[in-house]
Amino acid sequence: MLQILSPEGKVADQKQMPQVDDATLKELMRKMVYTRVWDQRAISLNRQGRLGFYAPVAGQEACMIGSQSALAKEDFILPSYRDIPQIVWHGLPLYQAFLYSRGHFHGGQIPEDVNVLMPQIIIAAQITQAMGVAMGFKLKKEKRVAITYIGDGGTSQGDFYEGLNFAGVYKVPAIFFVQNNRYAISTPFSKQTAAESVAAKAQAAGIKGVQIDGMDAIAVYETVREARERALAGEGPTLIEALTFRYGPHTMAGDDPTRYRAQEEMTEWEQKDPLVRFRSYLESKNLWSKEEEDKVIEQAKNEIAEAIKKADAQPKQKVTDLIDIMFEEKTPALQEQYDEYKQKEMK
Ligand SMILES: Cc1ncc(C[n+]2csc(CCOP(=O)(O)OP(=O)(O)O)c2C)c(N)n1
Repeated sequence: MLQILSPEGKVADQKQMPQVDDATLKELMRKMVYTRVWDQRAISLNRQGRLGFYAPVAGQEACMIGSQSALAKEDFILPSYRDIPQIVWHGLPLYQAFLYSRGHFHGGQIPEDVNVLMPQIIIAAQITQAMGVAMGFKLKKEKRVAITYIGDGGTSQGDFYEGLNFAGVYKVPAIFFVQNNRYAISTPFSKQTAAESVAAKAQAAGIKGVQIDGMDAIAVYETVREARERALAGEGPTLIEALTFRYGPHTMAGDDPTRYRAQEEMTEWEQKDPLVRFRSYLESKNLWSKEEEDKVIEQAKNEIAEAIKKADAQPKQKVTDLIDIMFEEKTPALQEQYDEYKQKEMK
């Protein structure tokens, strides 16, 4: 397992420390702090009934922010339902992420210059799709990569193997990023596979597999940066298994982790926290301070409040909107229903 920063925030082996400039390091921290504030806010908004579907991210910030930060704007992200931070940091406006959570169609109207898809709910479908997107880049000789994210549970799904296999055969510029957060809802990793690791599964597809400390933002950043270089050099895809933990429930829709996880496990993982670790490292280099962090928290709170206001101001979704967006031409039966709804909506 690659680890560059120890849980105490020390560089374990100076030879492994990549050349990352100070501005990039600070930006990594800023985004992680911001994302944790947003996660807390999203959880309370959900509890107040002001947000819809939400899958908490705390604990996984190093995976999400470290990986997205190693990409170029032209690279393409195919997220799963938990990977909202990556697509927002890649350019999707926050208010649209909130609208997506509420099931509003405008949440999924991705701006032209933002290279992301909306989150995949069907477990592992994004793996074959990412393979296809990467194949497209290869055929068009475009210098960009596709990255997709999946959980440990998703690696048991057929699409996972199919996508990896095809990606290996055609050496497509793809990165498959597994956030192994130890649980698939309540199913522990020990019940997920008898394989030694998820990274080992790369071997069967003939692609590179690496296991990294997913609580270490620098290890994540550097691994994705390298995987991207390899992909662009035509050396094929990489499967990255990042060992991490989600502190919260699976989603806000009624999961109670205390029914399947012991408090000791939670405590153990909190000691590896990605923010605590990275903060200690940056402070030791005089690159971070409480004042700076407070400023980020303040900015995050203000921008989140603005984004919610903007989401609230969006016109309510109508049934006829959905039909208009989905169908270029309406069948006679659909037209009849459409007219009926149009009448109701005008009242
Ligand atoms: C094909 C399919 N089967 C089942 C589900 C229901 N489901 C939603 S999330 C989930 C668990 C996924 O766990 P994991 O892949 O470890 O990801 P995590 O949520 O922990 O990030 C399941 C079974 C689904 N969405 N799609």
